Amino acid sequence: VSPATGSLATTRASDAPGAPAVLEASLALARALDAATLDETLRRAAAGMGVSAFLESVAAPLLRRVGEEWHAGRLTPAQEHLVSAVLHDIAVETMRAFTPSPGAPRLLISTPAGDRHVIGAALVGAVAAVEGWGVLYLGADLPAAEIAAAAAGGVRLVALSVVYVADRERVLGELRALRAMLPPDVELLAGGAGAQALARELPAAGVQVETSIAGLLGALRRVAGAGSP
Ligand code: B12
Repeated sequence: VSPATGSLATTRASDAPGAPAVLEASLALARALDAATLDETLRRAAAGMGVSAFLESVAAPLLRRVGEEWHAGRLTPAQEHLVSAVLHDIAVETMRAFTPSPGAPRLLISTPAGDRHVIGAALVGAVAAVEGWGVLYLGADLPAAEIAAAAAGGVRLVALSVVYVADRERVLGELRALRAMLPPDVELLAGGAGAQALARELPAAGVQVETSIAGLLGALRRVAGAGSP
């Protein structure tokens, strides 16, 4: 047991730690660069609370805290990269653990050109996989034309995680171009802190904005329901 987590690693399911305890333990483990215990702590939390709750109450707040600590110089880039890598692994493995049934609706998830923040996209992919969707996860930083071409093979919903908005017009341009290239019956959904910052402009461009997991689940169920016989 790592000194950073105390008794957390030996906790039984009946007294599983809540999200705030997991968050604090994860920060301490990141500081100690204890990759194995960090991985185990976050995996147990994801399995115990379910992927949607894990994303909303552990992964996203942890990443925001990591960002604040990193910005303030209290966390090194190596410590930040460790948290990012572990969360990304958990999300991708969750996605791969589910085989969609034949005829399951398909989701494409990526981030727009210029945005290298991939973890939100991977976590959204994991939520969709648990919901029974086939997920085409294309990583980060993809130009609109590439996304549109990849969506041509029967994708019902294109979702983009928008985290970094350095140039509003550039991001809006990418999303408008993508909307114009996608068939009208393919929905385009954007989420993440950057999408929230563009929430006034995006609906007029035909892009739906959902920044909560409840909103994501609602959109997945609505689109899946609309396509079923
Ligand atoms: C990890 C990280 C990195 C890593 C990314 C590693 C990786 N493989 O992804 C690295 C080191 C590469 C990086 C680089 C940079 N980063 Co950075 N990074 C972060 C950090 C700490 C976490 C990002 C993240 O994953 N957030 C978690 C997301 C998932 O949370 P969220 O956006 O709130 O999303 C929630 C919901 O909206 C929903 N959601 C997310 N996506 C979607 C999608 C859909 C469809 C739906 C429905 C919902 C949904 O899920 C979450 C659940 O609540 C943030 C801090 C922060 N506050 O986020 C900074 C941050 C995003 N980075 C920032 C900056 C400035 C940079 C750099 C410019 C730094 C530099 N000088 O080089 C570069 C830019 C790189 C680029 N071109 O993209 C700034 C951005 C500010 C801005 N103007 O937007 C932040 C906010 C840090 C800060 N406070 O300054 N970064």
